[in-house]
Amino acid sequence: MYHLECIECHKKYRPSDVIYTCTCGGLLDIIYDYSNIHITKNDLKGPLSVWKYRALLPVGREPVSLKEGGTPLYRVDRLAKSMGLKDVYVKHEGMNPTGSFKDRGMTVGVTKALELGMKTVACASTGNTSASLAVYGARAGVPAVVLLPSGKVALGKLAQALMHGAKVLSIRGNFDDALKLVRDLCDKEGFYLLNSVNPYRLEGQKTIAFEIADQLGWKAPDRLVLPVGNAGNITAIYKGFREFKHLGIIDSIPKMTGIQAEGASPIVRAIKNEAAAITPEGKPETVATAIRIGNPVNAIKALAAIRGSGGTAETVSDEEIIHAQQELASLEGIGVEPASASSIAGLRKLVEAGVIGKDECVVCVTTGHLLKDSEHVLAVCPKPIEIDATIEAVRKAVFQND
Ligand code: AN7
Repeated sequence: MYHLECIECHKKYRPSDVIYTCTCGGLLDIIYDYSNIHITKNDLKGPLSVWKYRALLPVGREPVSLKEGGTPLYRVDRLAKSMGLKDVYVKHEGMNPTGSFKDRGMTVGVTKALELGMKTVACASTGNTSASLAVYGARAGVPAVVLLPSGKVALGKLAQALMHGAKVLSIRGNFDDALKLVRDLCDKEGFYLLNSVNPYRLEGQKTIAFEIADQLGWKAPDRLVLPVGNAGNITAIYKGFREFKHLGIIDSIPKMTGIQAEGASPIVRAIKNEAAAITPEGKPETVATAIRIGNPVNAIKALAAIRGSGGTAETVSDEEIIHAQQELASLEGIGVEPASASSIAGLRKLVEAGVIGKDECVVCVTTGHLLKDSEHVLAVCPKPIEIDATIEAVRKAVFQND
């Protein structure tokens, strides 16, 4: 029904192979026999969920699931108007079981781990992947090992990894160091690697595209804007739109538009320089710790997604990210973590630069929930006003101009 194939040398692998990258070093893609997949809009009635699309997912067994996917697509007219746009939506992936889009990939990836008979699952993470792996490992009854960059993981994410019982290792190094280490660990110990270099993860994440198409009435938006870190999600969503187009469910593909923080932007530089590959950044830095990544493992696939769809990539400053986070929270009631707000900041910047047209239908993907990083919120918002427990003090504080 499907096979794995190297995007560089086209060597093929079987579904029963435990493999993450080709022997030539190239990234792997999962390719279906589409001539045997017949899905129509009619088959896709009923509530949204990742497993609704199982005909396009590469696992046969009963899924390890906490009911992921089915996240809301919100119209954001007030925000749109503030940018001079008319047709803007937010796909809020923070509404998944663990509060980030990673659950879509983990439900598929951990299910695949069981199918392959793997005994331990592992990942490196800037936070959300580790939270999701800890949760789905617990759900599957399989031990999880997570490697985190010491001192650079938002507390909500760390709390999830700890409470759900993962073995949590705090690495003296950044995410890129941790990823290198965990790949080595998995090779040596036979643990199953669930970073987004694992193509099964991306298969789950492509369902974001399927849901957006459904929620827009079987249409793709003109443009999709999302944060880019390790570059798995932009790759996955592009694949989802391409598959739906191939199956005749939609008739266009959005311009894939990746946003990175100024201090961690190798993909943006490669796009602007028209380079064939990225130059890794040794010391990535940004307030958006989720995307504090200097050497994105899926870069080659992401560059192809951006170029193949006629999209683009842009950087945003930490100030722009924080401003966008506050704007989305207060103007629209949508609470997202800093990395997710970079999509909104990037949209504003690209509209102001005239790159994004005023008539475009745009979907921004907000990848993680506000509560993931409440420490950051307390650092950027005004402090609560402490007063005596009297009505006079309350009235004075309520009507005080600040
Ligand atoms: C909120 O958890 O890499 O470009 O280890 O948590 O697919 O990597 C997180 C990434 C965007 C970037 N938004 O997605 C991890 C990790 C949020 C994230 C991204 C991440 P990719």
